[in-house]
Amino acid sequence: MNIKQKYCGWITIIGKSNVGKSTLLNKIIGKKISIVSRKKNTTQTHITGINTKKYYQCIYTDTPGFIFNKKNDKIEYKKNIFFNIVKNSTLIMFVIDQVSWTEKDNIIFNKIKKNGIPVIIIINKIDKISNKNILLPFIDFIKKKTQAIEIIPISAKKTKNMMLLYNIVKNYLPKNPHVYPENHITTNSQFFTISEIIREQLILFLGDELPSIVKVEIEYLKEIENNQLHIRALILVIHSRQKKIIIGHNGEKIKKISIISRYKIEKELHKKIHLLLWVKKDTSK
Ligand code: GDP
Ligand code: K
Ligand code: MG
Repeated sequence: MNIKQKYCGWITIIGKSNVGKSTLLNKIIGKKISIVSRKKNTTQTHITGINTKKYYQCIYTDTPGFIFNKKNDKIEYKKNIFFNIVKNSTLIMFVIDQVSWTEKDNIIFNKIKKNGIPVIIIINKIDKISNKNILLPFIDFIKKKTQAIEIIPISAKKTKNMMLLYNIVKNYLPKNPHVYPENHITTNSQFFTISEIIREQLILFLGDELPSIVKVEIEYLKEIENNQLHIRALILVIHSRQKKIIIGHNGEKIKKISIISRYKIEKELHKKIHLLLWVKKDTSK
């Protein structure tokens, strides 16, 4: 008998807002499954990305950035859910932005370390560091400060050191059967994929006029003949003035958002899409 041993593990990507967590996940998976933007709170829920290469399966979770309570500097965001995910991880990727290590990073790092799960620190955006001489002393500094097992400088955006990172991650995967078929890249549903594409266009189109807390819900999704999909999506806003902004003068803005969203969904699902977008005040708040 010659059955090859398989390896599988859960890797959670954490760090402050805008350090490049979602960019990193998309790069690893080779496809955009998590929204990237320069705005905080872009990632609102946990996004799973699965990467299977031969005998190795990595199941990654991208998390929203931490939000700190301004008064007492404690981590705010859905603590219980977050620490549950952390606890059930095989490995944590702790991402930071270039050579910046703040007290906040220290607080989070020490909290995570208590769980006894291996943490690797990823120094992202090294393409932005013009003076490369500062990198090695910084790595030394972090090593002393955290006793981290691995510290890896990368650029998720420019695909620098991504193979190196993968080879290190592989070493931490325990012997386990694979959980997902080889061609699965996310556990998020089609509904979720569609609503995230729309939400991304909203974030892009509305610039700073709109906080990234807008919600998108798929109200109706029906497959009809000839590979066509009818979708009705609801954009939920908190204030009436946000509704006005999204709709725009003579409905021009929502029209543009709808056209591009439809194009992106078609590209993603390889189907002809009919898309209807509605803007509504969220009455559940
Ligand atoms: P997240 O909030 O941690 O998920 O961060 P995002 O992935 O949304 O990225 C935040 C911003 O940083 C975006 O504008 C990205 O394009 C940018 N970014 C991410 N990784 C890199 C990188 O390696 N180099 C550079 N220059 N920018 C990056
Ligand atoms: K972001
Ligand atoms: Mg993100």
